[in-house]
Amino acid sequence: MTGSVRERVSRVLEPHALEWGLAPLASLPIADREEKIRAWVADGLHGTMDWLARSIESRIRPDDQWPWARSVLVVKLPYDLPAAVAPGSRPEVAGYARGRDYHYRLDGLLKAIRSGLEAEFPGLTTFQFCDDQHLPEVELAVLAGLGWRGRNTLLVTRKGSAFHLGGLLLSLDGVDVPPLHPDHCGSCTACMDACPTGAFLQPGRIDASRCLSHWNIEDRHTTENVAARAARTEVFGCDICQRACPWNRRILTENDLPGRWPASWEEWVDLCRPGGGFQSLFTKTPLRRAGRHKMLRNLLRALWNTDATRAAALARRALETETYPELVEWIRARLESAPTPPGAAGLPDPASERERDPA
Ligand code: B12
Ligand code: SF4
Ligand code: SF4
Repeated sequence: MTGSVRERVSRVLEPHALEWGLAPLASLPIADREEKIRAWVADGLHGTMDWLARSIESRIRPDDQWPWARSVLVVKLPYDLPAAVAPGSRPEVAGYARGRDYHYRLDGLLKAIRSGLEAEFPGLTTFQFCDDQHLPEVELAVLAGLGWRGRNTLLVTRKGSAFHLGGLLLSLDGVDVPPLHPDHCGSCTACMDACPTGAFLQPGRIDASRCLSHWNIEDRHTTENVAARAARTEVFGCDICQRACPWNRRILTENDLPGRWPASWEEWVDLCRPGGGFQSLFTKTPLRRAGRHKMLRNLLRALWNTDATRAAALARRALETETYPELVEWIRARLESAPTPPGAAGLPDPASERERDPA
C-alpha cells in the first residue's frame, strides 16, 4: 500500500496492458457542457433516442446521481477499423461489431480491475460502465487525459479512435488532476467532409437523426429519412467518419467479414428471413441486439439505393416468408413505389415461379 493513489492504481492496472486514465470527478467542467447538452436535446438532435433525452441530468452532473463518487477511471479497448469497400458492393458491418460483443469483453476486464482495486483500497465503492450507463463517457475520457474530442464528437488519440470506452466510478479521494491531452484536429475537417448525410452541423455537434449508425442500429421504424436515403453499404453501424480521420490512416485493417458470415446481399437477406439462422449466427455479437427485422430493413433499403432492381427481387423473396406486420407493410409500399422490370433482376421472381409451379 505504498506510493501515491495514481501509482497504486497503476500497479493494479499493469497486468491488463490497457491504456487508462484517472481523474477526480469534481474536475468535470459543467457550465459550457450543460448548455450544449441541453441545446442538443432541445433541438431534437437525439433522433429516436428518447432515453438520451430523459437521462441528460446524469450526463451533465454524474455526481448528483452517484453522490459517493469522487473519481473516475477510464479504459480503452481497441477494435479493428476496416478499410472501405466499394460503395454498394456488399453489406458492410462496422468494425466494432464484427467480433464478440464488446460489452462482454469490457465487463470481464472491468470486473477483474475492480477486484484488484478493492483489494488495494479496502472499503472502496465502485460503479462499472461501458456504453450501458447514463454517463458522458467521451467527456470522462477527455477529463482523464486519454485523448481529445475530435470534430466527429469521438475521443481521438494519436493512435486513432478505434476503441471502446469503459470504466469505473470510484469513491477514491486524493486523485490528482491529469493534464488534458492537446487537441490535434488542427485545421482538418476530413470527418465532416466525408459524412454522407451531413450529420455534423458544426464541429463536435452531431445531428444523430442523420447518422447512419443511428438509423441502422437505433431507429426501429421504417420511416424515410436522410440516412435511409443515403445508406449504400452500411447495414450496421458506420465507420466512414472514422476512416476519413488522418489519425486512423495507419491502423486501417483488411476488410474481410468473419468467415462464417454471409457475403452477398442475397445470402444476407436469406439469413434475416424467419428461421434463417440470424439469431444463432450473431449470438453474443452486437448485431443480435438489432434483430433480424431491423437488419432486413437495413439490407433492403441500402440495396434499393444502389440497385433497385436487385432490391425489389430480394424484397419479393423476403415477402414470401415475412410475418412482421410493419416490415411487410413497408416492403409492399416500397415495391409499389419502386417496381422492378420483370426478369431484370437476375433472380427468379417468386410470384411468377409460383404460377408456374403451384406446388
Ligand atoms: C448515443 C450514442 C451514439 C449516437 C449519437 C452519437 C453522438 N456522437 O452523440 C449514435 C447512434 C449516432 C452513435 C454512433 C456511434 N457511436 Co456512439 N455512443 C452513444 C453514447 C451511448 C452516448 C453519447 C451521448 O451521450 N451523446 C449525446 C451528446 C449530447 O453527448 P456528448 O457528445 O457528450 O455532448 C457533447 C457534444 O454534443 C457537444 N456539442 C453539443 N452541441 C454543441 C455545439 C457546439 C457548437 C459544439 C462545439 C459542441 C456541441 O458538446 C456536448 C458536451 O460536451 C456513447 C456512450 C456514452 N454513454 O457516452 C456512445 C459512444 C460515444 N459511441 C461510440 C462509438 C464507437 C460510436 C460509433 C463509431 C459506432 C459505429 N461505428 O457505428 C458511431 C460514431 C458516430 C459519431 N461520429 O458520433 C463510442 C465512442 C468511442 C470513442 N472513440 O470516442 C462510445 C463512447 C461508446 C463506447 N463506450 O465505446 N453513438
Ligand atoms: S458514423 Fe457515418 S453517418 Fe454517422 S456521422 Fe459518421 S460518417 Fe456520418
Ligand atoms: S478527421 Fe480531422 S477533424 Fe475529424 S476527428 Fe480526425 S483529425 Fe479531427
